[in-house]
Amino acid sequence: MTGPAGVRCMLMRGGTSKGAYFLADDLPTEKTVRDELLLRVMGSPDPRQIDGLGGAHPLTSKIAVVSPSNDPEADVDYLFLQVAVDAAEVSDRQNCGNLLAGVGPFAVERGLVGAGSSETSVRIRMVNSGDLATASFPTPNGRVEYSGDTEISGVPGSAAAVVIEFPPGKARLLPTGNVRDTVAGIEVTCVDNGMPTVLIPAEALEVTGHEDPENLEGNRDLTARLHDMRLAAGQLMGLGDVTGTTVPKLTLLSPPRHGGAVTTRTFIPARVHTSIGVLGAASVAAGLRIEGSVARGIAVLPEDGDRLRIEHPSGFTDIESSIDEVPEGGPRARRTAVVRTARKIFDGTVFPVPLTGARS
Ligand code: NQM
Repeated sequence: MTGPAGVRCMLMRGGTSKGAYFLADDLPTEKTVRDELLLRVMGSPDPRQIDGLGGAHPLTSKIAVVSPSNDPEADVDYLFLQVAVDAAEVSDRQNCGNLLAGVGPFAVERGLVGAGSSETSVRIRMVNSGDLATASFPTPNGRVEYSGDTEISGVPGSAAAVVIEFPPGKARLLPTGNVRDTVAGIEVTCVDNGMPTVLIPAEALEVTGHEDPENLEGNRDLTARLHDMRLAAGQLMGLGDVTGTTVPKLTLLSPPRHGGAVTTRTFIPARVHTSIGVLGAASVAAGLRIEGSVARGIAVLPEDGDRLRIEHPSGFTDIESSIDEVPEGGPRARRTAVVRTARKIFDGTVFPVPLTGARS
């Protein structure tokens, strides 16, 4: 804490998300006290988040908590927390590969990791999943450089590249043990390459999969069916009752329209993503490569190389993804890599003044 009422905080854009980054030491250790404070930081619950930093959308109501790691394979630990917009909920049940893009630069800014003279690589343990990632970004003269010429869909302008490499994660690529399952009468592929995701042919739900997010969110029949499918898939994937949680995500697949591998629309899970999550894209990419998945006949895979272009509502995400088809035990991820950018927006003190009066 920097003062009796203020907490040191950095607001950053990480990829196509935005969130408040904290050192774990600057936050209360007791979880309920911490979560109450984070609700006040973001201004939740309130659909406009008018009383806090949140941007009234799940993609801009996010928290990264960073600390030195005890894991010999990591420099820092990164805990991701999703703050609900219109409910008093803070959840650690999902990870976020977009906010991950800001973790390395934040760790250097806060002195947790020393900067190299031209580039720095930070090894990150993602606490939510227990998986590892390495983020590399420019640090000329030992300072983080945010400016650069890398463009990513969904973010205006260009910025310095943050290259993120993921070794194979702990989860099974096919969490149900099957390449295809039938949930609520629809054939799907449940996949987890960092983000539990249900792949669904858009056509099976009588949509094109090219609709814009608002159109899909407003389709009551569709959202009701997806709700039932998600609850059923959550059980099959070993996630238990997923009511009120943000995983699994649901990704509608349709043929590519702009030269990529596939078109996606991802429910996260009530709102539709304006692009696609990083780990969501990693899971889709792995799913496209699995022999016999529901993506076969929809996706167009490149003849060679690991790079896949995932099309989404605001453009595309390029992701390098390779899997091994292991005869016993099913397919396994071999390597996943993605390029993101990040931006330091402000560094200062946030005042999470306790809420008085009734919550509306
Ligand atoms: O899948 C949104 C995002 C995410 C998560 C979501 C993410 C990921 O775009 O790695 O980044 O799926 O809720 O920030």
